[in-house]
Amino acid sequence: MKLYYATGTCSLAPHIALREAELPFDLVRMDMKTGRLEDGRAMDEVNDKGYVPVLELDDGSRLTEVSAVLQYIADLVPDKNLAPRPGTMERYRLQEWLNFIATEVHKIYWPLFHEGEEVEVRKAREKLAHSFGWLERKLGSKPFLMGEIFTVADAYLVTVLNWARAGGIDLAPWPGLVSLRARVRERPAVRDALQAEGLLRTKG
Ligand SMILES: N[C@@H](CCC(=O)N[C@@H](CS)C(=O)NCC(=O)O)C(=O)O
Repeated sequence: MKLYYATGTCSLAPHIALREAELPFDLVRMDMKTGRLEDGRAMDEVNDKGYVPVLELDDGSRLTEVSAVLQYIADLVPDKNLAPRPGTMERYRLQEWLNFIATEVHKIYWPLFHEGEEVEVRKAREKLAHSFGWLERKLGSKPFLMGEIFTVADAYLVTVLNWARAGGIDLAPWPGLVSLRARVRERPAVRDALQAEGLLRTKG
């Protein structure tokens, strides 16, 4: 398999999932500034939606959209429990989380990173604060979104929480999210993904 990604973006979530799954894969980087891949192709040639992530399967077919890619990876390795079994109520709960993160967090950042008007930026920060507050309440004292077990929803959540500082948002009012982020980032597979994308700060 091959994952088309761009450093630190939403493609980090499937990158983490692939490493948690311990599946073999190659990485192909897209430059966010130019929209070109490291092999010189334009991103549009791989995904005519023009964005990452794209998971290319060994038969050459391609899957896009974070939520779909995450579930696909999880279902390749059911014993890793990265997602509840398809068809169960718990699986719909996972989809509820994934959809919330995609639409009420991930996409809300848009004006913060695309030179939005001042009013759009302010409203985006307010909306994100509202979503973070709701997430914090739902998380309660659980270590992970689905309870005791890490799932691909946590991979997606930590990916979008990583953007908060660059978006001018201090996560301190939501200590549950701060500790979930720290807990997830300490997982060996997550550290490996962060390291591979050059996102781990070296101390000293
Ligand atoms: N709906 C898509 C959104 C993917 C997306 O927003 N990708 C961003 C990175 S987080 C991207 O590749 N943007 C390319 C660009 O803005 O040129 C999904 O869920 O996968």
